[in-house]
Amino acid sequence: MANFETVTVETDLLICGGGMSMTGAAVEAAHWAKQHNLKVTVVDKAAMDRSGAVAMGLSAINQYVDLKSGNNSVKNYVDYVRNDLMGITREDLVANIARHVDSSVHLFEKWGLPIWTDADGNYVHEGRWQLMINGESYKVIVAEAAKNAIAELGDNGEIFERIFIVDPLMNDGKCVGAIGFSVREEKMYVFKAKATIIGMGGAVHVFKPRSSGEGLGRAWYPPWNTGSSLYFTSVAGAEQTCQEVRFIPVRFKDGYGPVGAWFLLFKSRATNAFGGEYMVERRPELENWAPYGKVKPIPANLRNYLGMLDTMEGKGPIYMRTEEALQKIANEFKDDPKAYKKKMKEIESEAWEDFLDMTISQAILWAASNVQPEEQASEIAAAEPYFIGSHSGASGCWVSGPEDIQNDDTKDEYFWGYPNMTTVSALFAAGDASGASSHKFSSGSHAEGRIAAKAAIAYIVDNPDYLGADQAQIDTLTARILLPLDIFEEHSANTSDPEINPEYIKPKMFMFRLQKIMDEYAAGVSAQFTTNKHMLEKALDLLAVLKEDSEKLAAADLHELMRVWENIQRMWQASVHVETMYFRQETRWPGYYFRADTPKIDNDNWLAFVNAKWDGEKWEMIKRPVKYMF
Ligand code: SFD
Ligand code: AMP
Repeated sequence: MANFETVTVETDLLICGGGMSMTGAAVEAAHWAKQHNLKVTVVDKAAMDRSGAVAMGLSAINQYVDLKSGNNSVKNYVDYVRNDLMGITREDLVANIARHVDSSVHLFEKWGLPIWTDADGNYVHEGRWQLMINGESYKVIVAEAAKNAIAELGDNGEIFERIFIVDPLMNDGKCVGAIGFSVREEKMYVFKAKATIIGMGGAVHVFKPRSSGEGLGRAWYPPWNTGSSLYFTSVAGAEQTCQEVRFIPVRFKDGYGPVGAWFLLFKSRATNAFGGEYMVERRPELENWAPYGKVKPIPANLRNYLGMLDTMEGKGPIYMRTEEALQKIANEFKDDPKAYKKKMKEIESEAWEDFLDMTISQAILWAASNVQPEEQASEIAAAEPYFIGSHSGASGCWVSGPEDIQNDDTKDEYFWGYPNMTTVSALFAAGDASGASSHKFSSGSHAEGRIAAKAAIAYIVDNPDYLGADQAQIDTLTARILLPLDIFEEHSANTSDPEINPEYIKPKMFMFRLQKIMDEYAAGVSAQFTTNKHMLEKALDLLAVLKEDSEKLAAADLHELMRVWENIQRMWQASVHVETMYFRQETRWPGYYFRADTPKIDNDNWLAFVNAKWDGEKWEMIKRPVKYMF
């Protein structure tokens, strides 16, 4: 049997993840922990400087409410999010983030993030809520601030990198820490904590990606976020919400370059191969999705849907008309050749920087395929589905809102003591890990991490006694986590190629199987994002067999052990996604997925959250009311 050394770490607060939300959590936790002499421990699967979705950097901060200007209110932001999510959102959570997000943005600037300013020194907006940044080093900057804050705690602050968190430690229904393993050394890590915050991102590669072969790892969402948050919190018994609300971004094809700057800053159009503009030609379709089809901006999924209708009708490829947009901007200077040339150079470099700041591979793809954006249009396409509760999807834990925003009608439903605590005591969630609070993006995730950390410290102050972790449970979990190494060890010599063996399945093959199921039956790219009750039943049957086979996953080394657990987590994400789409008998987010057997929006029956809770054997589905507060 694999025999790893066990390292035990005792702490007050455990922060799992080192991305946008948890770097925010670290900074805030350090502040409050110092006042109460508490210990804070941060654990990341990777190196915080470049971990998570922002590893490559970003070119925009997508949530800045700018409350100080008086131009926007918290209500304006809540209205935007409610509309974009076709009416389904936790307004208390969105409002709580919206009222705090500006301060996170100001901290980023203080820590050294260059935010574009105009000649008057005002921030340059990409759109109403978005700011342009020189963000190549965004993640390094927020990680440094988090590390500095933890370092200030002295012995009361610890950071562990390259530790892959797998399971929660539970005692009497309460989360008392976490267990994981080092991805570099043969060591198990047991973290005993009075409160735990989960910010381990969303999930990608649950669906078959468009990229294949040598490009396989290239997806829009970062390949290293694999459903760890969903798995951990579900196993702990935390209720999930909006797990049907996947996100499908439309992106520059194959490199996944962002479109926001093109649509909002450069005011570009997207047209089909015949020159038709789907946002104009298909406008009447929006009537079918009233009242949300009539709002401004048009919800992201409906924008997607109009483009998809063109593709499905054989009018593709769809193009971002970069050449037209750049020419139009430069044409303002057409009477002055020198000024024209200068402007063209300026916007050309802005266009390249948009990619170089956050999607370097798209810039490489442009360079490699001789694309000059000022001369030719570039293809855009809908990506495969991802789970990212912080962007325009909504999947994540069902968490408590803040007390002061509730009213008599919402208090019992949306508040249970500590902001961002899940339905499991002592377990908190933020960023992609918390649901029904979309459009928080990088800045809002950071702010939400801060909210969660402040609440978690308050929880520890109110509940100072450690319940204790059960050694038998730790032993069982250790053996289970390491089992794939034992399986490989026992059987790998039976065949000449260790990749192929009747006694086990390697994680990569397992992932391909999962992706095929999801792609074909659960509304993936190949199925044109369409499914129905029968296809979902088929997916559920196949996922049940896959789950049986997951017991036979094998790992040749530590790296593969990580791959095993990543794919088990993806399987859990798939399972709750399919169950939730199956339960919701309507189509509410065309452009994300379409249920062909219930093809219409049904506000009478389904203007509600669909929540799911793992009861130890199956998902219990729960319908919860949507309450409007603003
Ligand atoms: O526009 C474990 N996002 C954008 N936000 C913006 O504000 N502006 C943009 O320009 C953005 N663009 C964008 C964005 C996302 C992506 C994927 C792309 C482009 C390509 C959204 C934000 O990035 C997003 O909202 C936040 O990053 C969410 O924060 P958080 O904390 O929920 O997730 P994370 O940052 O990915 O961090 C996850 C952390 O968890 C770690 N981890 N640690 C221990 N054990 C495990 N088992 C773990 N599994 C994961 C990770 O290492 C990481 O530290 S735009 O183009 O859309
Ligand atoms: P993206 O690059 O698509 O992630 O977009 C960045 C930001 O701009 C996000 O807040 C998007 O919701 C928003 N956005 C992108 N395209 C549009 C559009 N056509 N209309 C309105 N908002 C958009």
